[in-house]
Amino acid sequence: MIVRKNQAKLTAEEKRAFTNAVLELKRTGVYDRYVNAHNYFLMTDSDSAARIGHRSPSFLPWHRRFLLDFEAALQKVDPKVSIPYWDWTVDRTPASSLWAADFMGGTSRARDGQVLDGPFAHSAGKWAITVGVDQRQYLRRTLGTGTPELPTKAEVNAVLAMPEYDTAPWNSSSNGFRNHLEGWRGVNLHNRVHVWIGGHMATAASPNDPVFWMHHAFIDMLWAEWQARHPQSTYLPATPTPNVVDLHATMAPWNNVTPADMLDHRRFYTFDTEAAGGKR
Ligand code: CU1
Ligand code: CU1
Repeated sequence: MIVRKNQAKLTAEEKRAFTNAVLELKRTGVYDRYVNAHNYFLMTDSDSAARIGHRSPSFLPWHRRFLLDFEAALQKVDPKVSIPYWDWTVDRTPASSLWAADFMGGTSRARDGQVLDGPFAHSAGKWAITVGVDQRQYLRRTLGTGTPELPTKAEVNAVLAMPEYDTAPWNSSSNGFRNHLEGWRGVNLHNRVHVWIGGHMATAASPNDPVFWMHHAFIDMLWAEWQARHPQSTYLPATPTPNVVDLHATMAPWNNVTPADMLDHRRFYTFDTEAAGGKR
């Protein structure tokens, strides 16, 4: 069984295994297929008939499946690797070990936002952006510039307390847990983290920055935590709804996966906080 671990607790060897597997997927072209897929599904969000990955109830099951596919690709390279999660309520400054040169790298220069250290610096020779928003090939970040503060534990708890998964009109104006977690309303959790990192993470081609996976692994974990806190609540809408992925509707690009299939993460992995079989 796959165990997803807190990135702050990875050993030096686990960090190296993760970044090496990511670099290998980049080298073989597999990585950019994921960047392309995400880019496509974000770009189609403006078309209300095609809302699947974002601004809709399926935001959470769509990304759960997207991460599972990527994790399977990583494991073909190295079976020991899983996607770590980044708890940004705890590791919340550019000085966190996450951004050190032995993991994501962090330092970027103000002039152009180019990341200058770590395995994903363009100058290291293994990370060229090909599915980008412009022709520049170097990974960009502007940590803590687009917005000064990452979300706090108190803000996360306020969103986890919301009993309803989602509400009509099932989009970025909806009330409920999903839209507050995604960040279009209220304190803004998920979207704000993209903006805090800046650079590629603030674009539709956000998976160009490998921290994307760790951010979404934590968003995914918060969904699981919400489910545990609200055992009576379920994915909504539960019945067919125009232009919205209901509980039993299939999601593109897979077309054989429904939100119902994605509800129980324990079918696929556990988190290190629950690995002992106990409750979180
Ligand atoms: Cu996304
Ligand atoms: Cu995201």
